[in-house]
Amino acid sequence: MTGRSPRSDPAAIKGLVVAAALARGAGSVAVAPANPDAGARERMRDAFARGDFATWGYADGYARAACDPEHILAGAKSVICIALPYATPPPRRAPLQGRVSNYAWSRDYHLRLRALLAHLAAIVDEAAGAAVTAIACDTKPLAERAFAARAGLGWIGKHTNLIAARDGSFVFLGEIVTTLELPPDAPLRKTCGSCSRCVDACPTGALRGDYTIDASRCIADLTQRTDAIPRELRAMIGDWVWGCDVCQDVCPPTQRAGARGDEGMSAIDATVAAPPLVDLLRLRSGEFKRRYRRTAMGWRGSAVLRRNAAVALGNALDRSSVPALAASLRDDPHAMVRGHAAWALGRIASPPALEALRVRQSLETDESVRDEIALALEPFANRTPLGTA
Ligand code: B12
Repeated sequence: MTGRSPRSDPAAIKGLVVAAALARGAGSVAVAPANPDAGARERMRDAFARGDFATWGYADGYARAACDPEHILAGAKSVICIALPYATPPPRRAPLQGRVSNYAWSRDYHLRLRALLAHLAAIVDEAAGAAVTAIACDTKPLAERAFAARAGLGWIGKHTNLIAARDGSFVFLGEIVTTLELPPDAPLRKTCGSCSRCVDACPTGALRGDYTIDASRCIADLTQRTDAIPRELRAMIGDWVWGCDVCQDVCPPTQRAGARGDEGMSAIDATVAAPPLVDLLRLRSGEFKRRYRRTAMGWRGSAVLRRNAAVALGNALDRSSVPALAASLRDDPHAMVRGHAAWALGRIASPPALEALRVRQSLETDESVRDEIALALEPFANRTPLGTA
């Protein structure tokens, strides 16, 4: 015993937090100074000026707030950054089952991470003898990846995710901002070097290779947006129905790290992790809530998932899905879903698929769906309906 209480010893408080975080599943913990990150702000401003985050409506005010932890806690001096590994083995998938990103197939990570952060913040407050913390994870304006990189938790890769030195990029980030001046850790001097596997593998060309992303092309963004997915990008989405892991799956340090998520990160069940697409296309609100309310897929509502199922079926080009798509085009209460079902039927273009489109053409009252039907039928406009000649 030194006789020194943690209250007067920032290094001891840091030690307590690190030990408690690791004991509860964190892969790494490190501390960054909380002064404004001018470099990150500059990068964000450039990104917004290029329109990289146009679908998110971010503006300079967001960059200013996100790069200055004062906006979360007045008098902030340190940011304790936590990386929580979540990679778990992918589920087995049969044909016509959709692909869901690893981050979304488990119990909603926000609940786990916020509980961990609250626990750690209580330890700091207790040791300091006062309320000296605020927690952040995802929803507050804080450049989480920038502060994690500054703390040396890892480096930001060309896929723009933070790659933790030991755990790869499949890590969630969370922070405890505090007015205590804790001993900071040093940033890693690391980059992706000449590796560009993520850039080459990205199905939509969202990654530029200079550590920037056009988020409006990212499949994670496309599958979460609440309006129509641009037609020219739909075929590139493949069988993803929520999020996308391609850039991380091919990332060498992430591959080397392997499956480092614990039991709590594994898939809730097979229907959530690899949903049968026809079943997903028929999903209505009650069943949606029952199935997805505990996951990070629950917040956008059921129509978005039905739309994504229609796109994935259009990409699967399997004629057995035509009756379900035709029923969706006829009956789905959401015009956006009917429109994407029309697109999928046009892609499959079997005689029954084209017939369903023609029948619906004269009955559909929503203009956007009528446009989708017309575009789907356009390549076949001058042809006798197949199978009827
Ligand atoms: C909006 C958002 C999205 C959007 C936009 C993505 C994006 N690239 O920003 C969408 C829906 C596309 C998305 C997708 C994903 N997301 Co997201 N997302 C967010 C959220 C809520 C805000 C991010 C934000 O402010 N973006 C605006 C840009 C301008 O800011 P930025 O991300 O901080 O990026 C800048 C800085 O990092 C800067 N930078 C600063 N300093 C430095 C220094 C160097 C050397 C370099 C190179 C760069 C750099 O570079 C960027 C400039 O463009 C964060 C949580 C948060 N509050 O940070 C989670 C978050 C970034 N997402 C996360 C995850 C897990 C994902 C997905 C993997 C989910 C999935 N599988 O589908 C994908 C990954 C897609 C990708 N390749 O980026 C994790 C990332 C964890 C990690 N290891 O990095 C976060 C941190 C959530 C969390 N708490 O864990 N996401």
